[in-house]
Amino acid sequence: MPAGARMVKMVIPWKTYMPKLFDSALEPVARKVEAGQRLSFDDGLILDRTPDILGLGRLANIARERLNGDNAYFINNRHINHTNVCVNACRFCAFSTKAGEERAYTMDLDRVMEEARKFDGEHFSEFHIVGGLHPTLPYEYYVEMIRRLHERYPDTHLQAFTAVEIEYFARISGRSIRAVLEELKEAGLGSLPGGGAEIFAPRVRKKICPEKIGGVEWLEVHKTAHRVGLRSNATMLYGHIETPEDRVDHLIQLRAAQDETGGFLTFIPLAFHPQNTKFDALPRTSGMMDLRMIAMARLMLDNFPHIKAFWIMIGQKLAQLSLSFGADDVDGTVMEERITHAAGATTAQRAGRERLERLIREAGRIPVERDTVYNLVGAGH
Ligand code: V47
Ligand code: SF4
Repeated sequence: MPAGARMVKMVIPWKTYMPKLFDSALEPVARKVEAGQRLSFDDGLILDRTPDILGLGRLANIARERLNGDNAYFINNRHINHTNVCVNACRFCAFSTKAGEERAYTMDLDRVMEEARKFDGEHFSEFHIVGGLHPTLPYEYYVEMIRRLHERYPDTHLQAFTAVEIEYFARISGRSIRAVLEELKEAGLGSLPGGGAEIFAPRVRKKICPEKIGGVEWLEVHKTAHRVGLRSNATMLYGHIETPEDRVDHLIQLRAAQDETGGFLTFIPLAFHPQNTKFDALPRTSGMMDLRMIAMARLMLDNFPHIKAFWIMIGQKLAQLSLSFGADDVDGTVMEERITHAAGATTAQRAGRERLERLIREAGRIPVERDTVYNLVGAGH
């Protein structure tokens, strides 16, 4: 500062320099959030459209801290994708291919066990297993996979097969969905991951994944899983051709299903990655959109215990910020992820425990290592 200059303390009314950051439309929603009341479809649209991202984040943070305090969960997990061969051809999927293509791979059961053995000696509590809908693998392959993994790793939780895969297993085996779930559970299945939900609106589903089961069937598989004693997760794929109404409708359908069974643990918004897909002309989702989906989910899904910011999808930096926008979980250490990386994700494939703990602590939260069903493995300090 030049000699003789005086420090002038200026007080600027905040509205004059942040005019777009105050949205009076949020006020009635804020009153409901503060009173712990359920939000309506129209409230959801206000959240989806507000330019006031900080106001939205503040509201989501109220709900987040009410449910989870300062805890921010992570898991030490390992992903296994047993095949990328799929009878479906979802337009947003860069992972799958057809048998005979150069990229095609299918692991026989010995190869699956070998894949799992790669991680022997490391500390982890979950295998996350999903794959394509293979045209010729028999139903017994999947039951046997779970049985062998469970036998070899009895203390490792097996979170395996999306609702889409479960429905496919029922079709190829001629069994009911309930029978498939019971048999897999008996073999050692611990829970279902949340994939395959995409966007429930039939108009959108027809365009992005025409061969896939509908939203009603997806929800039915999860509700049946809950009824046979399996917990599960839910997802929503956003940032493609869906509208704000489709997103709010998706969340409200999940909330209604959770009212019925109470079996969902976590909701994970999945940011669409367009590279190498039929929608590669679309832009990647913005940071604003990613934070908005986390916050909106936390506020609309008042009966879901947890909201996960999957750092593989949105990056570690945004996942860290999202811990102040409604998220209380950053997923896991992962080690190898194929689905998003096939679609152009530039995030790392792995994150060490120390790295996840540091990013959580820097966000002012308490890192808590959990297992799949949120039992504590070791609280951070
Ligand atoms: O169902 C496919 C999505 C899902 C793309 O339950 C894509 O804890 C973005 O569901 N861009 C599989 N997303 C992954 C999944 C998941 C991931 C992490 C944790 C959990 C959990 C579940 O990935 C698919 C689909 O919705 N997906 N292609 C893409 N191009
Ligand atoms: Fe197959 Fe799943 Fe990819 Fe659709 S999203 S093509 S069902 S692997």
